[in-house]
Amino acid sequence: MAEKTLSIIKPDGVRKNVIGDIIKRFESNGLKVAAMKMVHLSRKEAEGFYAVHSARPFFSSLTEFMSSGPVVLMVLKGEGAILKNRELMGATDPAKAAAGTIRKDHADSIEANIVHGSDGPETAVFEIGYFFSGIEIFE
Ligand code: IDP
Ligand code: MG
Repeated sequence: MAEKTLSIIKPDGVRKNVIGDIIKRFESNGLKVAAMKMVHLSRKEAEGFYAVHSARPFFSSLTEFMSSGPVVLMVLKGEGAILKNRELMGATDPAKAAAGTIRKDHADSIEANIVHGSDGPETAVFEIGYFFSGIEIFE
């Protein structure tokens, strides 16, 4: 059965006009868009999504950034989708990201790093459920 993961094109990715480039990379690498919407997160919604990072020093800045403009939320589906998406994204810090990854090619900083991707099966279930209901995800 195809695995699912949550992808977010962050406000910097939308501002840089690279939505299409990013989705192209997913579709060219065996991932299918199973759900998608564009939203402008409130500060509270961003805080709820990143609650796991609430004790980190960058939490306030991160949630301000994530609510600074619209984002594209997607459920990606495919074999090994969680890891595949993480590979395509590259390392959190674009300076350390491998050549050819989304973050290496587009990100400006460790905070403004263009995309989010779930980091494991349990995180994926929480993150998909945070933004999408069952009838919004296409099998
Ligand atoms: P990930 O997005 O690669 O999974 P996480 O460690 O889960 O990275 O961090 C979540 C997000 O928090 C990152 O994508 C980035 O936007 C931001 N972030 C992570 N580390 C730092 C930091 O040291 N300074 C500022 N922002 C950070
Ligand atoms: Mg993470």
